[in-house]
Amino acid sequence: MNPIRFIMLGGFLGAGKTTTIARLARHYQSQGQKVGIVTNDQATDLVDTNSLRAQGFNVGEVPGACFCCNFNKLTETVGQLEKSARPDIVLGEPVGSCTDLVATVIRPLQQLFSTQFDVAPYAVLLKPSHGSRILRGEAKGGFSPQAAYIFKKQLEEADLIVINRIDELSAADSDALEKLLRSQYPDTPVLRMSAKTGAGFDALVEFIDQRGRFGQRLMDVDYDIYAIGEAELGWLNSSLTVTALTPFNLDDLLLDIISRLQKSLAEIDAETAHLKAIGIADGLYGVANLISSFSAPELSLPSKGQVRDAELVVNARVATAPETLTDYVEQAVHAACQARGATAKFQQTQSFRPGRPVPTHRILQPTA
Ligand SMILES: Nc1nc2c(ncn2[C@@H]2O[C@H](COP(=O)(O)OP(=O)(O)OP(=O)(O)O)[C@@H](O)[C@H]2O)c(=O)[nH]1
Ligand SMILES: [Mg+2]
Repeated sequence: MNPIRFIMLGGFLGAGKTTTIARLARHYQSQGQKVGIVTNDQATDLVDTNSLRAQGFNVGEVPGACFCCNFNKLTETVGQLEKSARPDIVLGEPVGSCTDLVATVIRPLQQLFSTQFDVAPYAVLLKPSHGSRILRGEAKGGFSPQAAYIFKKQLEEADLIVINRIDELSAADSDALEKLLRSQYPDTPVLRMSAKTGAGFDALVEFIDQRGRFGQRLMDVDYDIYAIGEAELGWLNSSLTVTALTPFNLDDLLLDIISRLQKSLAEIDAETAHLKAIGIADGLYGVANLISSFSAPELSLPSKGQVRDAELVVNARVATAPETLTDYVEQAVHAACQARGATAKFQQTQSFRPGRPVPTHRILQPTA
């Protein structure tokens, strides 16, 4: 049997990984390839898993810890995907606050699982909103220096850096970002892309489809700084049911929840890395997002539906205490529901600060 082509796509929280993975999955499927996707998070109830499954993809989930710290679960999950239909390609999305993924995921797959996996070049998406501030070294880059350290380390280990969201950037802004990247990562190729419009996507595929010696970059990582950077972010995953006597507009509800959260978090000056909410009802699904405190909330996948009941999942990654996040999410959800005569019943909320990363494998020796 041919090894499965494993394509991991990195990048900070909200960089556009899931959007790009959905586009990659459609691309490879259109070429007749069978595609599986593995999502990953520190907890269960993922907007991304729900959204990718709603889009019809075969998705396995590694919850509870990042791929690097839960490596065996990654290979196990690919094994589960194989049970329904053996994929030719598996697309993997690591947690957006993770780094050192070449040493802890790519090289272990290359060196310990070389008969099962053929590992693709590792592309990392750059999120311009926080990225330009962090690369310029602005004092208030949005996050602490330790979180900025993670952001930069993610770029340092990439085989390819992809400036995403160019549909929102002027040519001058894209040029300035690329110049910053070329001066700070002079040996790394840089591409410009919009996962939303598809501009630059073919060049990404062309890069990823290469065979050769990738995952070669040697990188020091200070795990003390890394752990502090990860712990700066409050993490919350909630699942809930919304019911109403009369139909309400699902997209408006999702946007209202995200907008209310943005407003309350602004009052305490808590920077958002990514807020996302999915609503699922009667075969419909909609997703709303916010990728920084200084962006506008958006409906990334509209359901265009009027519904009376919906299952919601809310994920929040914000530089604030998890308890605050829990309170604010509950308040935003209840207020948004009340405004349309609906009620919300929370099933489960997990909120915490991610713990220190302890990788299963860490291979510093590049693959021969
Ligand atoms: N305008 C624009 N929006 C984009 C682009 N790519 C992604 N987005 C939007 O950015 C938001 C975040 O995208 P995701 O794909 O969920 O980001 P992610 O990297 O998977 O985020 P996490 O899973 O939280 O780390 C969504 O609202 C997307 O619709 C792009 O190229 N242009
Ligand atoms: Mg994602």
